[in-house]
Amino acid sequence: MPTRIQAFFDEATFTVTYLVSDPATRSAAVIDPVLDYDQKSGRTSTRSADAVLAAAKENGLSIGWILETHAHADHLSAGAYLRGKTGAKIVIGEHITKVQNVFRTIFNQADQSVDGRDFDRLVRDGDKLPLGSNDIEVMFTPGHTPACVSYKIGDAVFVGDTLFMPDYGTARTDFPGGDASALYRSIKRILALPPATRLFMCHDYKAPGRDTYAWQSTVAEQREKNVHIHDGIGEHDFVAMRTARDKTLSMPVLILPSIQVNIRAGNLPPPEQNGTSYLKIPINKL
Ligand SMILES: N[C@@H](CCC(=O)N[C@@H](CS)C(=O)NCC(=O)O)C(=O)O
Ligand SMILES: [Fe+2]
Repeated sequence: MPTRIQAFFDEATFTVTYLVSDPATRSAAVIDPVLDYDQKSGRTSTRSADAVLAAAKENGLSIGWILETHAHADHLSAGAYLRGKTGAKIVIGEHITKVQNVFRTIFNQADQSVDGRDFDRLVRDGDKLPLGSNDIEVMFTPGHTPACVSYKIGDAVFVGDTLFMPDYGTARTDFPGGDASALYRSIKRILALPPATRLFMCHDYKAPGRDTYAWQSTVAEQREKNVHIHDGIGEHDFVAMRTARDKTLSMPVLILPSIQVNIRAGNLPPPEQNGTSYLKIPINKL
């Protein structure tokens, strides 16, 4: 039986969270859950994650996996919160260790582990995780970060930050360990899948001339129309475009809080002796 896919869009960070389930067994996975965070007050909220939990409950689903496509730089992950609520295992690409290493230094967090142990399962290209009678297949798709993975379930691929909608293009590659050539090759692998393969984006920022959010496309549509990487564009031109565009982008609003929390699988840094967790702002580092 085909999997069911429910999307939850967080307009504050332009992130799409997915709840993917196998109707036969009611096994489910949550992809890229958001922990709401108000920068002005330093206050978190579980409103977005609770909406996913409510949908799972309504459909009698049991969430067994929390799949992160990468350590997000634009929103805090609700992975740890959802793990606490469901017992689900948090999955991320094995090269998260590289990201942890870089940011342990930037944030000078001696207690930050760099071996991935904050997560439950580190995955690599070709790994398979069960989802009822289906498999979740891991594709290693680096470029936006050195640890990015995509998850293929049946004819659907959750591409994380590789491709965006065809009229918007592709993800930036200027974060530590980002690599435009690697992103080009990762995207070409995704676009070598059968033309009817459905692709589900992790973000949508709309695009000039489009006034509604969208997050679903196909291999055929991306190959024909993606403004950055349609079939007529070679690696050299893509890398030149991506590098030039990246120079024009400012840092995501929530990059500093997000990274600190997300390399801990969505846990806040350990509370200080007064019981409060603090996030750091490294000055003149990024
Ligand atoms: N304005 C957004 C931008 C977030 C952002 O930089 N998103 C990344 C993915 S984490 C990206 O690839 N953006 C591509 C672009 O903005 O062109 C924010 O501040 O959160
Ligand atoms: Fe990202």
